[in-house]
Amino acid sequence: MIRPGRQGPSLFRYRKAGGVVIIRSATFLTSAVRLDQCPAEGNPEIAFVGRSNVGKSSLLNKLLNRRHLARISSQPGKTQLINFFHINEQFYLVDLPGYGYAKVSKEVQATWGPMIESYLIERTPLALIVQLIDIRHPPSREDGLMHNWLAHIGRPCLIVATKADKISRGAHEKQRKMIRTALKLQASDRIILTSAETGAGIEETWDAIAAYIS
Ligand SMILES: Nc1nc2c(ncn2[C@@H]2O[C@H](COP(=O)(O)OP(=O)(O)OP(=O)(O)O)[C@@H](O)[C@H]2O)c(=O)[nH]1
Ligand SMILES: [Mg+2]
Repeated sequence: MIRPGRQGPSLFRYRKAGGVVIIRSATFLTSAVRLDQCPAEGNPEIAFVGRSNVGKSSLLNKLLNRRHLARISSQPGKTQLINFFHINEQFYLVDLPGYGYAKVSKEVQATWGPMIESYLIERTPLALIVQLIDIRHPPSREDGLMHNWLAHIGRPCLIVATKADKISRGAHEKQRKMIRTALKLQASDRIILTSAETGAGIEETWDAIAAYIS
């Protein structure tokens, strides 16, 4: 549980099973393209990975109840750096560039891969990777590769389906199953359905994240 401190009123709070997650402060701290540009180690980090345009920056904003903290665009390829958001001065949410977007230049693609890869492999404070999958479509080949690779490097991974508002409620379970099958998830692996539009699944996501930041 994130405990309330003495730094003034909370920006936002989420009830969760074991208590409450209280967001007292959320600030953009820095961007990095290399590991040595990341913040000093100390606080745990939760990183968001997924295809370009899947809704990583949008979900991060919704989790923090802020509309414009992370930059969002309908054009894929908006986030191009590793962006660190410091929460309560206790932990970081880390917004990563998306993969699978062919239209960025070869040069940019050539730097993104190694940049994200070395962050995900080597970064010691990285506590949890949230992998985002668009609920409307079967996971792409790259989604599958990323998922297997995260398991291979031994990083804890939480699957979050995005844009749940874009399909009917009646289709939710079918799509959840489809993602589960495509990524070959274990029965015990959880898939959280979210919408950055309606706020669906946001409390549940905090609930899942909370164990990694206390
Ligand atoms: N309806 C709906 N639209 C969403 C949702 N999440 C994101 N979007 C839209 O999807 C587009 C991409 O969102 P971003 O948050 O910028 O996606 P991203 O994964 O950060 O993309 P990159 O930075 O390019 O990797 C934007 O137009 C968002 O408004 C959602 O839950 N519901
Ligand atoms: Mg983004």
